[in-house]
Amino acid sequence: MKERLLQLKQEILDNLGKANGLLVLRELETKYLGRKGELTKILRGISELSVEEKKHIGKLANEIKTELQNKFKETEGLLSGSANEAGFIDVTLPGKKIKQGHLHPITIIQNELEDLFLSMGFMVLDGPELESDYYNFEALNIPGNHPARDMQDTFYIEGAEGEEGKRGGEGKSDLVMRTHTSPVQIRAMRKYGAPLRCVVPGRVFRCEATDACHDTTFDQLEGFMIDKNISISNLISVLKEMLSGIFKQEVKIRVRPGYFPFVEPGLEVDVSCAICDGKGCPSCKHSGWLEMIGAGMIHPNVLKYGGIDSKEYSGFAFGLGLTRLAMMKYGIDDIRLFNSGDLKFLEQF
Ligand code: FA5
Repeated sequence: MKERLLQLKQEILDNLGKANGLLVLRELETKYLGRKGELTKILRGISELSVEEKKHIGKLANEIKTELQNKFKETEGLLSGSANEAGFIDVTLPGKKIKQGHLHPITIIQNELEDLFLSMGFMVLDGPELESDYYNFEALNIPGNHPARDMQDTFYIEGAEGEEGKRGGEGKSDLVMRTHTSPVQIRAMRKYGAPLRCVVPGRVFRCEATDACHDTTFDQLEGFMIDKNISISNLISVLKEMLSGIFKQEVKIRVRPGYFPFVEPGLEVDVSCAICDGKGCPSCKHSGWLEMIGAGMIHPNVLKYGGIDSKEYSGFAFGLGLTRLAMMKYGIDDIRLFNSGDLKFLEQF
């Protein structure tokens, strides 16, 4: 049996060497290694040998089988791809198309906004998504147990302690998933001082029910400018520049008073709903307007927390709902699609 095995191995290797196409290779594989193949038959016969013979022949047979299987794989690799059945390589055939990834729509619009603000002399900053209660609330003039905390409920990280000690009010730990990009205002003021011009794009988190225009995870872009004699007209002109830069056409906006503890006065900017053309639909809660930006003049207490003298400097700040802006720009009627991971949706961009 040993001789027969070695003979068969040589025969198979010879035939493999002559194989000039995948079809021939498949035939050889069936002939020798298939269910009724010649090598398989020999391997089955091993069970009838004596215990002593089984030890030697069994080991040899397995080694031969593994070696041949590898040889088949290797030959397949050589024959597949550019060579056809006759072994002819057609170098003019087009290559295999590699599927390319692409940018997420939020990243596209974020990049556009960054370019726009860089051209106006703003710095682009980043900040932590897991933020201390202190930066997210307290330094923004929202002390523990203040009712304004209810406006932005969040995910509290149990047992974690932030850099400024425990300040989250009773039963709350000191690290939170940031509810807005505004905490970076304080971080930037402390790091760079005044004058200052920054934008901060980033992901934020809220513990709230979702609908067509609300998600629990979405993106914002914070913007702020601190200098001598900054007024609300600077804010309005920067917002106008931003919206016309993104929409590349005049957009209908509405400005109304708004309350945020970290600005005084505060305002909200709504954009006419692009999904229904202002007529009213589920995406704008049937109002014809979509709340897009919270803004105002930075509160003197916030400047103080940031180490800036509010007698010398003033500033404006705004928080743009980046994901809502993407909804309006691309005509997406449900905000939840952006984080859905649905490739049919994403491949349109
Ligand atoms: C804030 O987050 C303030 N930090 C904005 C601000 C910054 C005000 C600086 C003043 C000065 P508000 O919660 O309104 O505010 O959110 C700002 C924008 O984020 C909204 O106008 C809206 O466009 C978007 N937004 C708010 N909640 C959601 C949500 N659940 N899903 C999607 N977008 C949201």
